[in-house]
Amino acid sequence: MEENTKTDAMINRLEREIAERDSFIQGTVANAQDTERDLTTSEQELVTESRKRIEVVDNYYSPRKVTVNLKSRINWVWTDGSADVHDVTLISAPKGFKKFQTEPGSAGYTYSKTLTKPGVYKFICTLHEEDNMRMTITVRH
Ligand SMILES: [Cu+2]
Repeated sequence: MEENTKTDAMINRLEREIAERDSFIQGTVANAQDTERDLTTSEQELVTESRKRIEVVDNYYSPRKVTVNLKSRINWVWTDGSADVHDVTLISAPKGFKKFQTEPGSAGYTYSKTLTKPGVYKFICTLHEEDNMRMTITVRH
C-alpha cells in the first residue's frame, strides 16, 4: 500500500515536470509565432529534442533534419495531415545499426525507435521517394 503511494507520488512529480517542460516549449513556439519569425535552429532543436517527435504528413517529414543525443528514442507520428499512406525506411545508418522499415501507415499510426549508435541516419518514404520525402537524424556522440 505504501509502495503504491510512493509510486503515485513519483508519477505525479514526473507528470508535473513534463507539463512544465511542455509549457516552456509551447511558450517558445508561441513567442516565435507572435513575432512572426521562424524558430532559430537552436529553438527548433530544443523543441524536437524535447519531444523527439517527427510528424509524418503528406508528403514530407517534419522536421526534415534533427540532431539528438545518443540513445534518444524517436517517435514518428502520422498526424491528421497524413491522409495518404507513408512509411519510414532507414536507408543509411551508422555501422552496426540494423536498418528497418515501418509498416505503411496513415493518420493515427505511430512508431518509435531508439538510436543506439552515433552518426547519421537517413530515412525515406518508399512510397514518395520521387517527391523527395526524406529526412536525416544526426546522433551526437
Ligand atoms: Cu510517403
